Amino acid sequence: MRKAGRPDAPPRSAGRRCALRSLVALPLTAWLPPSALRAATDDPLCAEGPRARHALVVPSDRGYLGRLAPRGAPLTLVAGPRGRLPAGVTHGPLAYRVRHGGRDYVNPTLLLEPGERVRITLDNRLDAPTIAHWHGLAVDTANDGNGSTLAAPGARHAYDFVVRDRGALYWYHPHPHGSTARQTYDGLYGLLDVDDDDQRGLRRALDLVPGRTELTLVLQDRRAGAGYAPAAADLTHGLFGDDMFVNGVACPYVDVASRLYRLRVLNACNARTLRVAFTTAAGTRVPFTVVGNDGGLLPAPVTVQEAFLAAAERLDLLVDLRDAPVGETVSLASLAFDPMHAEVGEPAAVDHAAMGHGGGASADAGAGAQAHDHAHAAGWPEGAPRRLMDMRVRTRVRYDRAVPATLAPLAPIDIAQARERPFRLGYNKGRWRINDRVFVMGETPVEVARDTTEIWLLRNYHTSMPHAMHLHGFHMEVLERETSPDAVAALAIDGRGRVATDLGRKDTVLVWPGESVRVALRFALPWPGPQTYVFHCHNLEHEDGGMMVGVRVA
Ligand SMILES: [Cu+2]
Repeated sequence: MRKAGRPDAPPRSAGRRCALRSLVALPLTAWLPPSALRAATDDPLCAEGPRARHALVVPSDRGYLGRLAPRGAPLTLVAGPRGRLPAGVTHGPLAYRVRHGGRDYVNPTLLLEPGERVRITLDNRLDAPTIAHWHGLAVDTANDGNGSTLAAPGARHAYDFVVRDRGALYWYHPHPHGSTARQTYDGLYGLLDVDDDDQRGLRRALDLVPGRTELTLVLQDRRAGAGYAPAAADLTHGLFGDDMFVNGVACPYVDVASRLYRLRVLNACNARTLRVAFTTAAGTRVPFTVVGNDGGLLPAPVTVQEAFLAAAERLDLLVDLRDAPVGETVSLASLAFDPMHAEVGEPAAVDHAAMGHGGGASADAGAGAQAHDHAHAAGWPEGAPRRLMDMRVRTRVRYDRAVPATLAPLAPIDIAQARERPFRLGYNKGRWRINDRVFVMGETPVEVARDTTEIWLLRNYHTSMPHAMHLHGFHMEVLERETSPDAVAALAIDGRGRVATDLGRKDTVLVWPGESVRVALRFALPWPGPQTYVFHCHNLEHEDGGMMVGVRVA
């Protein structure tokens, strides 16, 4: 394990910075020396007080989140108790453990390449059934891990597939219906880093080195206490933690030089959407450049001030610190936003235990029985601002690389012959629903002809919540957003209402209340015979509650 930065460096006093900030108001448009007094009109991050006590854990070639390149060799992924963790790391009670090449890994980052054969045996040492899903990879049903087949406690499940996807940051997590939220929250997740020529080209162009100037960040919010214990309200709204952990560390710091950095971020939260931005210690916003998302690199970079990042989405970005003075701290943060949680009624009406969900409610579920108690929001409500990670500029270096004008060739999906298929997202009778239905294992209400193209119209009721809609097996091209909330419309980068993170390809698309989003899908299948997948909300409490639909492609 290599830790970036010096853990002994004392944190600066946030309280003093905040006091100084209130003295003087200046335009917040340019870098200023750190001694300058500047005001932040709203600097909610001050409320956090001094943090960033621990260095970011940077995955090495072993251990926690360690980078493992199987290169076609078989792996055994043991799902069970997590074992020992590095100092400063907070993690759930469970983990995927791998022993490979004489090294031990915990939730390894699997390094893969297009065309590579992947052979993984899942060894279930949990006391409950499980299955692993390769989120974002286009595989056949037998290898998708969508929950239709499970590994019983003590049993194994074998995967054998070929990587057919573009270079991108994908991930893996459990997908046993009804227990996905519990097992993921309890610590079962890992990154899949698929590398290709476009990715290597970007690294060459910008002199990026993984683990040094290119950092993968897994974000998970957690509550105090070891395991998954949702209150009734959490099952309706989703479970929101009190603290954010970046690679297992609460608000870590990383010491950096005055140059460009690439951050590849996975939102592995059960339910929380983030409004990602960068701010200086004085509250000045620092723009960043979106270069990729769930499906790999965008055709071209887009520079923005902020971007929403919903559960399961990935954000691949560049932050340019070449003009930052030594001594400056630039924080990755989530800014304040309206999470648009409609008051959807009586949480106690959702009886997950009666629905056969292994997740179940905790003993204190009764405490959430009041309809609008927002027990889920006690510690850190969704939409409340939070500093997530500090980048402390410690060294001045010369850096003169320019971000390439194009990143990766990516033709639009040809929609000339596409049929349109509507989906309605909403809440009724205590359950989140897709087209007024809740999920039934084995049923496939969505039937698609293979080798056809469809446009899916995803409409979310005004009285709903944001839903991060994820389709297994295929990637979506976002065509347009209509009637978006103001906070989303303000981020549109084209006449079709799309935001920067909509470009390229997506496996998870956030649909806000009142919004209509059109996505194009090409249902090409290289495998014979019908294949079945699922389309679901990636708010894991919504998913486990049945906000999912079977999709059969034949
Ligand atoms: Cu949802």
